[in-house]
Amino acid sequence: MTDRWDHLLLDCRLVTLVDPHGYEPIAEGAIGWRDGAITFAGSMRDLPDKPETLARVCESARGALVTPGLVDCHTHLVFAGNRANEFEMRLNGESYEAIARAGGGILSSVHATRAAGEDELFEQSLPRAQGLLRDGATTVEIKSGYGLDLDTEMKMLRVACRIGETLGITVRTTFLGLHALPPEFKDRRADFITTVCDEWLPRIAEENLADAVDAFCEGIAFTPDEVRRCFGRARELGLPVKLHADQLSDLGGAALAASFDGLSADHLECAGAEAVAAMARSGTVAVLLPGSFYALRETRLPPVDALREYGVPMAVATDLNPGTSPLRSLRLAMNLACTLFRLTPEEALRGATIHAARALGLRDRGALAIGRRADVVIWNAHGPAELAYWIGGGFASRVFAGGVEISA
Ligand code: DI6
Ligand code: FE
Repeated sequence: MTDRWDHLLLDCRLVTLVDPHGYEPIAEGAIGWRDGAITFAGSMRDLPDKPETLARVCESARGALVTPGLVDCHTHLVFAGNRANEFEMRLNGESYEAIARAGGGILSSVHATRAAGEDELFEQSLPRAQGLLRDGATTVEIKSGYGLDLDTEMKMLRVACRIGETLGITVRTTFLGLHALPPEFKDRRADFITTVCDEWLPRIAEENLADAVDAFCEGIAFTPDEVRRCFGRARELGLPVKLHADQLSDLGGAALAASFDGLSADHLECAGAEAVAAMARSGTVAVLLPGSFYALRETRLPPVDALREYGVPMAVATDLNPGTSPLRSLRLAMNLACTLFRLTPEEALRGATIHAARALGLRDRGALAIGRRADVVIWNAHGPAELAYWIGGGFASRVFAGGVEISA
């Protein structure tokens, strides 16, 4: 038979995240796929034929937990150097904002990233993506924003794509031009915005280097008006937007993202109920980033109850970056989201799969159902709550991306 499935996993504790089972594991589950897409996900009893006649490769998962591949929808994992020195400074009493205003912070990563050659930047960044993959991530978003000149921004985005190709995972790239004001534009803010809108964005769109556009809307970064100009241009060029919104102060960022039909508004610690209502209307996903909350020892919690009340999907991501979130496991982000933000383990798992996929505009993954991508993880675990429960440690035992087994 030529139309046999490529692969069939039997004896799974299968968490599909779609009705009717949702988060409840199917105890004697099976999942099959062909040409990278799922052909069966359900109970072994409901298989249409004998396993060996259905698929070329049949194997038992021996009762292990099987879930969709994790989706990390907010990272800045391409950068050179690190900022452990600032970690020490903060422990000696400096604040994140004071370090940023004194020319450290994002700009110190900009200096290092500009100085690194493309291969060197790739070599330094790849292990961070490998770490995410080892802990079950099959789709990773990667932002630019540590170049802040066109050449280095494009270098970062190319490195991000190369990481995806090298590891066999899906990488979605985001252009984050409005991350910090580069030194060349000191005291020339308006010129910088014009340059980003009129020169950089069109070039990046033309070269197909970005799937979306992001900005850092914050007292220490860019104003809502500046972000609006950039987002207007992005939409004209056909690129969807997302925003670092209301993390350290409430500048109305979440509502701004919603007004541009943003894919997501991320952080949200200072966002109010009105912003949440606007996100619900526009279908904008809330991306919760407990790693930076933890690292900066924030105390103000994102409006989780309001997000639940308005039915805004909550994603969970690492925000893997050298300044505020050197967090290298999405599973650990899930744990932090539960412990610090009081998400349930079910919300954390949906947040790191189906809702995160939606935050990237991807409807073909994040759940195990016929026709979706065969991004599948077999875990050294039995129940789905374990994924958020164990603090650290490697739990992904095998990872399939688009039906192909991959390893870091
Ligand atoms: N994401 C960001 O882009 C900023 N904070 C955050 O959560 C700054 C990252 C940095 O300091 O490098
Ligand atoms: Fe970020």
